[in-house]
Amino acid sequence: MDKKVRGTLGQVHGIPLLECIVKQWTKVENFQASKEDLLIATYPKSGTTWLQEVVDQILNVGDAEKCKRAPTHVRMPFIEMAPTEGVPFDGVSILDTMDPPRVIKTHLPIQLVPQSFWEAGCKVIYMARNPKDTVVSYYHFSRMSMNQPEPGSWQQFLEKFMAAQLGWGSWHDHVKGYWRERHSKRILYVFFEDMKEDPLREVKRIAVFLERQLSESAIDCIVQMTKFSAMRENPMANYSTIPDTVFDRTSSDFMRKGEVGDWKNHFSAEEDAVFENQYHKLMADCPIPIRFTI
Ligand code: PPS
Repeated sequence: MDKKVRGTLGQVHGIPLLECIVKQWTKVENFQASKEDLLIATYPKSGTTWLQEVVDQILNVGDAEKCKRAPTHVRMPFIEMAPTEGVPFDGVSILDTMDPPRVIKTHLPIQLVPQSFWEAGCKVIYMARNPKDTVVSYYHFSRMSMNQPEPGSWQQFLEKFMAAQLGWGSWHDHVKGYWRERHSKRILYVFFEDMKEDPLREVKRIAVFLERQLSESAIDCIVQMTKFSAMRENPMANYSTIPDTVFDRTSSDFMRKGEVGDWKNHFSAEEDAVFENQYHKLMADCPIPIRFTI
């Protein structure tokens, strides 16, 4: 495999983002959302793809074939993403060719979400995942995705996460930003750990938010089709259409483990203590019921 040039980071309003996103920021900022559009917002590696699949299945009443009409990033574009070798078109350009209602993915912190989403009163589903599993997943993803900057060692990567120096910035500010606005805006707040613990309950909750009445059998079907094992085998939901030159699958899989608590295999006791200390300090002003195990 040719050695690929890695992505680099720049900044937008103090938030680190991939340089390619920074370059076309005006286009993202000026995106015109419609009232019927749905925004799926997450910090990177928090279960976005899983939530996207659940939403598409709900909107298509569990019709597996309809949900295999195209890969995730074509069905539900990543608004801020710029063209790369693997996906040679930017999120906004794909969205401009689609008619509302559109399902749109973003990792942007709430203050960077294009204003038109709020002006139009769009619904948003936010998914949070505990930061220890998130940083582990982000580390492995950065090893495999050439679009990401070189991750360095696990220890270096963890330090950057804690210093809010990774792409999309501070995890703590991200989860707090959407949490604080969840009642004043139309935001459904979902937890990765809750989805793992009781997917049936969470899929029903999301369906209610989307105002879709589904039969028990359709809901059961959606739970089965969005299990980690099913999505891992589904080429339209597992990012296998991204070329190996962009996703180096010899380093890690995109659908890696999908578990709660894998952080225990990565954090040393010392790293955990430092992390916990910072976590409690930064989250003291906004207690969100994040669970590190289930
Ligand atoms: S991205 O690149 O930021 O959009 O990645 P994202 O989809 O947010 O997160 C990827 C992690 O989610 C896991 N995943 C799942 N877990 C459980 N069930 C299902 N169905 C599922 N689908 C994706 C995926 O494996 C990544 O987590 P890790 O811990 O690395 O396995």
